[in-house]
Amino acid sequence: MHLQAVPILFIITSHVAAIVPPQPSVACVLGQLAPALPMSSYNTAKFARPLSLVDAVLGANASVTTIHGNLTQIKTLMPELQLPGVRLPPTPRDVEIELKHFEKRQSTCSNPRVRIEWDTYTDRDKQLYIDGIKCLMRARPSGRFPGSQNRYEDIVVLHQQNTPRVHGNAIFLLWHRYLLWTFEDMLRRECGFTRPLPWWDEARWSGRFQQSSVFSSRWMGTMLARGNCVTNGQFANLACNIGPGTRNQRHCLSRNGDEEKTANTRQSLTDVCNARPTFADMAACTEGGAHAWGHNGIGAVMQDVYASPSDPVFWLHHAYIDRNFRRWQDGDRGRRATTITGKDSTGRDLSLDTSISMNGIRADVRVRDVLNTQSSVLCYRYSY
Ligand SMILES: [Cu+2]
Repeated sequence: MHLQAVPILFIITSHVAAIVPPQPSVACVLGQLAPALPMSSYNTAKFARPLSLVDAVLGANASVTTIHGNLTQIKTLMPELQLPGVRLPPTPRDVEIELKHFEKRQSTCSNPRVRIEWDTYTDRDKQLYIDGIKCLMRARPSGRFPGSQNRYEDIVVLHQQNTPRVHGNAIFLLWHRYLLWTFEDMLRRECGFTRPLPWWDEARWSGRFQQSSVFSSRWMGTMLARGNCVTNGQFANLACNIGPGTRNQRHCLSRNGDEEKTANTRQSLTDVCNARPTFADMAACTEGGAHAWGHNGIGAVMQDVYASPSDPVFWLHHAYIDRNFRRWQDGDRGRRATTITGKDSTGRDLSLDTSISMNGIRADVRVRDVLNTQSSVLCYRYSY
């Protein structure tokens, strides 16, 4: 695959131009600009409905999953979705091997990585993080994820393939926690990223996402693209080959920001969700709470559940959701990091041994391995 370098247009402001050297663009993976798709393209099947504050207070469950079932049933309902299982990845590593690979060879996590909030993440770290993402976008795909044109898109396909199984049910937070860890691990192992992962405190920016430097022309580009291609920032004119939904059609990174929706990432809604005592109830609330509102508020590519990781902002958003989950666990670590409630997509009760699969990018693990972020498989915490 030929990678054509196109200079990024920088909006020259006094504090920007001097510091950020022009980076080769990831815009034109095939040498020409990809089109913006109509917003209706992104109205793909939803698995959780957005909850208002009142809904959450009244105890509503966000799950609207209509696609329950095992792989065969999902395949029947969604014939165009390329699911794993037809050809399983060769020798997925099991958790014991994963433990052997645990970087620090710690039996317990004595030196956790601390994920840093975006505003206190240094400019240098921000750039290294974005460079790491671009590195994945320029790297060759593994060939094991249908439709993927680069290594970054492998993980987008991974998410797309698993969408019906990991949204709208209690595996949601656990699976995405391990997805984020997998993404971080790809940045580290494959692109030499050495810094902590950033997270973005969306409660502080609720109703005014666009005012955050996340959406500046220096970093991720505007949120207010009105459904058009994002043409500023470091992912200007990014070409996406996965999605929307279960199909794959080449398109640009677009956003359609709506601050009335982002307003619902406010702290009060998250507090209501995190006041729910059981994991399953908290998770259902969270999925339709800050999670849904962040996705829908940013809009367009982010609004499509399946391929939303095509927008690099996805990872900042999901780190925020994972951080809120961790804060809920901190309310009773003895119980909330060691037990589980809720059901999977087939209606079976989750157990500590329920498998969490990354389709071979990393080892399959079990629920018990990701409940605690400071244990032998995961080893991180949040700056606050
Ligand atoms: Cu997801």
